[in-house]
Amino acid sequence: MKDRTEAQVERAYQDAKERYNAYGIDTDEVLARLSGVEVSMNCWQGDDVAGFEGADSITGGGILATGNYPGRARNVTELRQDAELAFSLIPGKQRFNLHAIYLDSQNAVDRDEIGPEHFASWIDWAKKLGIGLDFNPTFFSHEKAAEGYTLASYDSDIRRFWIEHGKRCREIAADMGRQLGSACVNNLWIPDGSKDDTTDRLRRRELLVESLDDVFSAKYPAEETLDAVESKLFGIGSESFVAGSHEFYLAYALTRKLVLTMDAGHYHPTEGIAEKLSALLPFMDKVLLHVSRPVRWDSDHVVLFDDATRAVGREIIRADALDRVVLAVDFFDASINRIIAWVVGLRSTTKSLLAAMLEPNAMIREAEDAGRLGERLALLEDARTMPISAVWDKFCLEQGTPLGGEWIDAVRRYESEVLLKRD
Ligand code: RNT
Ligand code: ZN
Repeated sequence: MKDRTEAQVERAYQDAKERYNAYGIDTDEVLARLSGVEVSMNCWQGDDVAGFEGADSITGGGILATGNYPGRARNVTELRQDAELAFSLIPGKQRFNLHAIYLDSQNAVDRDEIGPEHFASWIDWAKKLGIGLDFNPTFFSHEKAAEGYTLASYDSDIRRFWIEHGKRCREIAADMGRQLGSACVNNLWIPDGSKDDTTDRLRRRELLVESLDDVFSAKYPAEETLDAVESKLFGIGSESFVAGSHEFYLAYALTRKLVLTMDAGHYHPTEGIAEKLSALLPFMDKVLLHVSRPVRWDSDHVVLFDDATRAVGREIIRADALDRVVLAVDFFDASINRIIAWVVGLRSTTKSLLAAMLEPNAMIREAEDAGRLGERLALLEDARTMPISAVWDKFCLEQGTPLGGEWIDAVRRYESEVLLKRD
């Protein structure tokens, strides 16, 4: 698709800059600020959450990647190659978010045997790219998770197995953070729950507390790794009960001083996560977001620049909390080109932050403090039709990232030259 020339982008930007300036916003400063924000890109969109243990799709765990678009990455090399293309098409700074099943090993290694050595090549790759890594233990797609319970299982052998996995993943995360000089966020999510009503919720949750306390018993420096826990309301096959619910992890994270993860798709259908941020930040140091897009039963559609995502951006910026909200995306769509999924999801997340930075926040605050609430409304309304896209294009240009349609062409070329040649 033919796009604007550099000169056209510059012209539009100069015009936008003046318009924003009238509202007290320095767009150059905004772009400098935006360029420092990191968003963690989820490796699992690249291969439908299959991993490299030999599976070709997720099994169990209440999550499901639907679709059979060609070109799924089948090994470490392909996943890295695809991710590199995506990174080149997304402005700003990214990290890469790995799951334990993405280990790089010639031999079969069970989850309770993995160690930093199985991720050494990922660290080398991240060093080469100059990016940080994040991590997740994998408590699904495994015979020991087939009953639907892991850390909250009644079977002590099963619990022990998963506790060991959790511990090893923390060690791996700490190693990544240490070697890369950037704290690796290790996010723990377990699928434990039941399809139908269970009468024994309390015992499950007490077991979960006990297991988690064991997993988190070793201490690691915050410069190396941060531990986060992610709640969920329901999954496929765990419609009636999920042990790690929002209240459970809220209480757990607060009492154990961990990071709480909020996934946009893990609440009731009309319940947004944006407003929860300001309710949590007075009580906890950091919150991790899984920016996602829930659609009916699915919590993992590709993120868009929609009202829900923009509300998240606004809440972060208005609370001046960029250093306390860790941003990661979480989606997996196997029905479309997977690189397009990555690029759209990360560009829209970044764009939502930009849009929030471009609201006349200082003027709005002033009007609000003075009780001129009509003016507050008027300023917010004006902001909606300001030329965000001119500033976004300038950001892409500065970052050496293709504009609008250009990046789609780059993916199309890669699809015919590389992806369609994979069987
Ligand atoms: C599942 C959670 C979890 C996963 C990934 C693959 O409902 O959102 O974050 O999506 O770990
Ligand atoms: Zn998630």
